[in-house]
Amino acid sequence: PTAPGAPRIAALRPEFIWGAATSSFQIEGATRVDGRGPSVWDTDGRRGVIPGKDTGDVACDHYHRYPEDIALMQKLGVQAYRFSVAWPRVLPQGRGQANEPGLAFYDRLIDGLLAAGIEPWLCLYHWDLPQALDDLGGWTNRDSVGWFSDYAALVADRYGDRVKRFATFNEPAIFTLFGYGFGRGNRDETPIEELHHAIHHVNLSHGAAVDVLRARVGGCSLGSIHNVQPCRPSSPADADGARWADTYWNRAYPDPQFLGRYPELLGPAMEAIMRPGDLERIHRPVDWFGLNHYSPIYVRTDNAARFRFGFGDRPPGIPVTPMDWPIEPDGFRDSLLRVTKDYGLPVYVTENGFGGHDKPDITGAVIDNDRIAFLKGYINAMNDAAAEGADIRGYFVWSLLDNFEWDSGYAARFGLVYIDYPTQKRTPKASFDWYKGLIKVARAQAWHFPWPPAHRAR
Ligand code: PNW
Repeated sequence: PTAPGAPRIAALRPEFIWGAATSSFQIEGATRVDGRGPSVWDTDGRRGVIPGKDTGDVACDHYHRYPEDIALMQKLGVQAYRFSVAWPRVLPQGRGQANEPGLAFYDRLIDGLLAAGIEPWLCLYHWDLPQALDDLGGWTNRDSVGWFSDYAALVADRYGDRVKRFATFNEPAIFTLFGYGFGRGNRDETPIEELHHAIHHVNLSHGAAVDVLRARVGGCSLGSIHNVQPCRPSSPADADGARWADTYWNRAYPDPQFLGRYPELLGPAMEAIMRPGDLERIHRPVDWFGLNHYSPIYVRTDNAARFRFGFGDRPPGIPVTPMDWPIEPDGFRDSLLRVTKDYGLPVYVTENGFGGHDKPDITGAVIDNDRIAFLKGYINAMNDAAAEGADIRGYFVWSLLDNFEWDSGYAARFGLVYIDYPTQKRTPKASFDWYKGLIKVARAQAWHFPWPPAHRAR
């Protein structure tokens, strides 16, 4: 198949930001280097529960190869780079004594990005909880709010002179549902009350970190990042299951953070946990909504299940990625419009991408036309949402590099850059050149077309 051409971008703002995203545990490696402490994902890796017995010990060796990776970003032409700080690298026990060599790594990374003209977007938490804190109950312990605020203060004071864009959490719904809810990850199946406690403490930690960052970093721009997936009933009988799924998946965090209340279905469970003033502590003003999107999910009603929903069949005929994720760009458009309507915040698309099983061809090139077709369809859908009134300010492709894809290990590849793990050789894929061309055109066109476009009435 030949590569498709450019997507539609005419409804996007002239100052639209094009970027790429990664996360600490997925790329850094160097897990036992320079005083880093273990995270819950190191524990999982050492238990050998990830396919291929994969671990994050080496990953993309970004800890040592970050200059090469910054050079790749510069070549790609991204204006911004979204990364996360590994909490156990800067606070090996999660609290207490800070680790200077770990802190110095992010100094080098941030300085390198700024020298390359790339704006650093720092996410405080992308799932690598220090193991020492998990041993104390992790997010089920209300003390986590204090641990997280102290960590946020350390990061703010160290990098706030150079970093102005901060996200508190990446996809809290996903890591709490999978970590505490479905009984995967580090622990056996836990009572659902533990999930509810974790939800509440992560929300409180978000609010506390917003206050800490606002007080310590002048001129900062703050948000939190949520995985928004339309929850579609597999059949008309599954409407109730879809409501429950939407509550846990899409609303348990954004509703309290941006509206100051828990979604209706969660109300009674959260009432039992909350202390007076908690909703005000969570509902702190932020500047943007970070939206990650890959696909819709199909669900069924299951009143016997702890969440009152189960995963269901999707209608036949929907195209899928090699990871069996449905490809439905209209779900992306719907999510962008829904978030705009419900929360009224500017939106940055902080992740979107295609997971495949890329392989170099006989010449060594990686021709990922399936990824290009996916990105084109989804960027078209984003443009449609903007034309219909969604206030979208930027787009970060997931991901810059192939990396450690959590429970799929290294088998799933999301990068615009292919990593040959044994040699650590980096090979830009066809999608790299395609995205590079798109950014170039978008930035040139921004100066030539009036905005807002005439068909958009606002
Ligand atoms: C996101 N699901 O994870 C994460 O933010 C990234 O770290 C990850 O690599 C990327 O998407 C691709 O998976 C998700 O089960 C993991 O619905 C699982 C789900 C959604 C997002």
